[in-house]
Amino acid sequence: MKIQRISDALSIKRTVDGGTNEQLLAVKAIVENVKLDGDAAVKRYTERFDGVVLDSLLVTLDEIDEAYADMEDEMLAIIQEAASNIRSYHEQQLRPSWMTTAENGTILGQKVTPLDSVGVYVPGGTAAYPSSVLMNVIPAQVAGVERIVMVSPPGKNGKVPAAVLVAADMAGVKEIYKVGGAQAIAALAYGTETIKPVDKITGPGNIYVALAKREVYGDVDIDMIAGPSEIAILADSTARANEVAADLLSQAEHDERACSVLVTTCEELAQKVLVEVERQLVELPRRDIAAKAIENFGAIYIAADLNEAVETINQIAPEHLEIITENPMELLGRIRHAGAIFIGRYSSEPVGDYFAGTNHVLPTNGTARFSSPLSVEDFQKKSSVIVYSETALKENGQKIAAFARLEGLEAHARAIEARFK
Ligand code: HSO
Ligand code: ZN
Repeated sequence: MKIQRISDALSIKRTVDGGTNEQLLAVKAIVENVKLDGDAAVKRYTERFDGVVLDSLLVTLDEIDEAYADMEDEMLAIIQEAASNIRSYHEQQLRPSWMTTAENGTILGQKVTPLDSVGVYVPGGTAAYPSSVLMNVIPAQVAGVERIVMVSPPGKNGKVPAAVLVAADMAGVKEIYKVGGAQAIAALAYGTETIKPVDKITGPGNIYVALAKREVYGDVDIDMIAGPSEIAILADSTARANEVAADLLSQAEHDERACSVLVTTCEELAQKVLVEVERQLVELPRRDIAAKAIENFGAIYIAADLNEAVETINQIAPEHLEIITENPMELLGRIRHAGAIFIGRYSSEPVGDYFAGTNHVLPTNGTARFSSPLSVEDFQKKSSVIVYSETALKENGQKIAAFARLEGLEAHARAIEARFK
């Protein structure tokens, strides 16, 4: 990480991983084999990649009970409270179906329908986040999705982590399978003897999961393909260096390719943050990951003024933006591209990762230019509704028929005219 003036900075670094051709071919083969062989293929891949032989893929009620027993009561209450905050926030996103009526009897509207079924992928290993279970499942539930399936790879002991199972159960998931990787995505998309297919697959995963989601897209819907976490902090001289550094490191610890950037109008703050990051880094349990992220994708930019700082943020279009300035609310209106905007020194990024209620599945890699946080809308679709009255068709029938004939579509025109014969 080094300090640069924006005017001297050549470009803002981005982290993309499109996968290799070998990885893509491997994923295509897995998807084909799961299509052909169903459960048998899924179990073969689970043995090969997760190192466990499973009789049954389904997580049983006994396993859920065991998971609860493994958790501290205090932790259960915290997860419960977070879930309830997430539910309340997402309930605000619900928009009803609507209709408008015109004087001639025309009724036009939009009917909102939840998806029938959704599959939520939860990664294994150190990226098995119970918070992400809540962030994917709860909006689907609020949308009214009837069947929500969760899949997650089993560890060497054949189990899914207790916290992940508990979060799923608290959110109300009734169907959980021990399967991960591209084989899980293929099973969700095309179905096996055990796993009935779903209409949409959401949730983060490694490169194989991401490639598999791309592969099945079109046969089913998918959410965004999330890249490594990013944080940009816009700060002036009122910000405290230790807090800014801590927040930069909070995202750096996610991934070696995570991106942490400070944009500041205050050179003194920049110097202090640089020192603080190094000081705090060595004390972190995940310092190896965070250090690589900071070294390769960390940056501090000095802006001539707040205008230039805001412009730079809009160019970066970060997943998370923190504004720690004297009057942060004044800048909000000028921020055009950011997944989530955290305002003021007490709105530290992890507030949103875990607890406030907003969704932590956010656009990365500059895609905040054109996309939004995961929301209730991602689990609904709309149908247009048209009711034309006799009066309305009489009034407009000839115009419609004329438009059809302009396109050389005589049958269209006659369909309209058939009403008036
Ligand atoms: N900050 C991550 C989400 C997360 N953080 C999960 C902690 N757990 C999304 O960018
Ligand atoms: Zn995070």
